[in-house]
Amino acid sequence: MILTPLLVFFTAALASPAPQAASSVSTIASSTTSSAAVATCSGNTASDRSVWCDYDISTDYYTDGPDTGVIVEYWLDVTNTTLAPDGFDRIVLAVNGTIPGPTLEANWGDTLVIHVTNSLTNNGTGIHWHGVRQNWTNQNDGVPSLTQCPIAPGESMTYTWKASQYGTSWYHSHFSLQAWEGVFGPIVINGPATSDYDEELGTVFLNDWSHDTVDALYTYAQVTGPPLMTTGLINGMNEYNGSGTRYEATFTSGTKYLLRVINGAIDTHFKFSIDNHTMTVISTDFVPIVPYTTDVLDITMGQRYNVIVEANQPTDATDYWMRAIPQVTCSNNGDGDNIRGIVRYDSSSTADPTTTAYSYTDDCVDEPSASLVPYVSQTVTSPTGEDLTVAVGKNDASLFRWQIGAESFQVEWADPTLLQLYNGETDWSEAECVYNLSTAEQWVYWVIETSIPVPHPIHLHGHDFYILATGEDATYDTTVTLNTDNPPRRDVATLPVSGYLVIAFLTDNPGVWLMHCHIGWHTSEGLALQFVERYTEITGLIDYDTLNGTCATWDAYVSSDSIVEDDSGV
Ligand SMILES: *[C@@H]1O[C@H](CO)[C@@H](O)[C@H](O)[C@H]1NC(C)=O
Ligand SMILES: *[C@@H]1O[C@H](CO)[C@@H](O)[C@H](O)[C@H]1NC(C)=O
Ligand SMILES: *[C@@H]1O[C@H](CO)[C@@H](O)[C@H](O)[C@H]1NC(C)=O
Ligand SMILES: *[C@@H]1O[C@H](CO)[C@@H](O)[C@H](O)[C@H]1NC(C)=O
Ligand SMILES: *[C@@H]1O[C@H](CO)[C@@H](O)[C@H](O)[C@H]1NC(C)=O
Ligand SMILES: *[C@@H]1O[C@H](CO)[C@@H](O)[C@H](O)[C@H]1NC(C)=O
Ligand SMILES: *[C@@H]1O[C@H](CO)[C@@H](O)[C@H](O)[C@H]1NC(C)=O
Ligand SMILES: *[C@@H]1O[C@H](CO)[C@@H](O)[C@H](O)[C@H]1NC(C)=O
Ligand SMILES: [Cu+2]
Repeated sequence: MILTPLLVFFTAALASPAPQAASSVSTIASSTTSSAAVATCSGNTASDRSVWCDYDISTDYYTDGPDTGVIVEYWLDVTNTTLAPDGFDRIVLAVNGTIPGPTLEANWGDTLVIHVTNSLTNNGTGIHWHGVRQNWTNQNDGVPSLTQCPIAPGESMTYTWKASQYGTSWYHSHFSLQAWEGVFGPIVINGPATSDYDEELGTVFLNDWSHDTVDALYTYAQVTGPPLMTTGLINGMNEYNGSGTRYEATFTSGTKYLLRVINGAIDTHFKFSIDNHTMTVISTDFVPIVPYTTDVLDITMGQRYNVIVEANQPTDATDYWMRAIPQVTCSNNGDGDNIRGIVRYDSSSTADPTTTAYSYTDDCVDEPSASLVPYVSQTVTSPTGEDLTVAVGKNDASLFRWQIGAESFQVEWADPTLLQLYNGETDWSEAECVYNLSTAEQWVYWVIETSIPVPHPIHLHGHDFYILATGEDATYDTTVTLNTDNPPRRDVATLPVSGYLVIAFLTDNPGVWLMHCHIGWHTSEGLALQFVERYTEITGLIDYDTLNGTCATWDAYVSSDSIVEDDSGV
């Protein structure tokens, strides 16, 4: 087995725990899903959230940051069960039997060791830690067909990564459409913030939901287009047709709450708001930003925002609606006006709020670029670029197939790119859509364009990307100015309808990284490509025993159960 530098680090850390190990594994791992206590680091107080022990909000977390030596260990079980998130019973696939699954919580600079067991009978699995940089730990990215074979039923795999960023994210299955059967949960990495708050309200997980499984809807999606979703969920709850329970939060007057909002939908762009309350937005995905305020927040699939909400309303109207409103322009929903939670000032109240929603224009756009100013400023220098066109057509079987670049993406669960690289097989087919980025520390940019009036949330693994330009109903040409001076930075951004999105990143992380549309249907229908970044440095990072072992058990499962891959492979 090849010991990577990272594994050496773990061995060392386990042998001689650093002094900070007092914030022990069990304390963090036992915290509950939606109302986590604020973990503090010396200097971090309600009146100054900018400090984090020896580091602070101005630390450049791409090159610097704490190394606590603390190992935070979790065990996750992917299960098949029946739940009724909105009062309607159906089969779900879920992590540890709940939707969302357990929250993974750690402090900035900790190392997470997560043991995933596949307790399903009829699916593989693989868990992706969305937005996590996986700095030189590509094999832990959890993408079947790229970084591993799927985990076969009854098998386990351990993922290890360092929390070099802080903020909010989520984990989800990257096998087939499994994430949207319920295999997802929040990730919270405690760290400093660009604005002060008193308490954490916890994560606010937004999802769309259907009474049919997404596996059952996949044929319709491929033949006709995205199916109408039945309703939506806030933190795995909603009331539908008189059944089910809404998510509720209690506010104490005068308190400022931190909310960690996550969009985990398969195909829904939400506008999020709390009636009569203004939000102070302090981060985009894992990137702290200069605070700005808004009443209504656009959040598309895969994106996260940390927002601060002050309980500053008169307490005589004690109940307020929290709303996640699907935007009809791109994501119609059978229950669109009813995806709601309740904020109460008086926890004994059981009344439905009577408050009115803020007005908004129905559209599927990101928050304005001008508002999204990263707190730690970065500059993009002399990027070299390439064009990628997003298009759609039907294949020989008359099924929709999307593409970004030359071809619709098609890779094999049983033959992940890392295994190919290890075996020296680099004559990739067109459909594997490999972009060979062989130069280290180079800025590359991608002009993603479409003439189709459908927006796509574009997500990149292993990097934050820099949004150099974006245009709706517009064509990219030489007159477009690229913003290279501290542009918005994140890991999911919207390719606007009939428009363009120009993103850049630095080749500072050797590995095989997926870039794809985060609409679940589109990922399965091929809207993806892979960057093979610094390929000469990748094989030295591979833990071959793990890669081979997962593939060997997968191969055995496939040959005994005649499994057919009916999607892109990611
Ligand atoms: C990322 O990994 C590289 C290689 O191990 C290391 O030099 C660098 O400091 C790491 N970056 C961060 C932010 O941890
Ligand atoms: C998940 O379930 C497994 C198996 O029951 C259990 O050992 C583990 O502690 C659970 N994990 C969390 C984070 O609750
Ligand atoms: C979940 O259980 C149902 C009912 O037993 C079964 O039909 C389905 O194949 C199972 N799914 C997986 C992924 O194991
Ligand atoms: C996963 O299991 C579901 C049933 O729960 C089934 O419909 C689907 O075809 C399975 N997918 C794969 C790729 O095995
Ligand atoms: C709503 O509930 C009523 C009464 O239980 C039931 O008859 C009806 O079919 C339900 N409608 C939907 C759309 O689920
Ligand atoms: C909420 O705001 C609306 C105006 O948007 C106002 O008419 C109403 O009185 C406010 N409600 C409360 C309870 O403050
Ligand atoms: C990647 O591109 C470099 C530079 O053009 C080339 O030398 C190398 O062979 C390519 N590597 C692979 C794996 O395609
Ligand atoms: C795993 O390793 C064994 C022993 O070297 C080899 O025979 C087998 O082909 C490998 N399996 C895969 C999937 O690479
Ligand atoms: Cu898409």
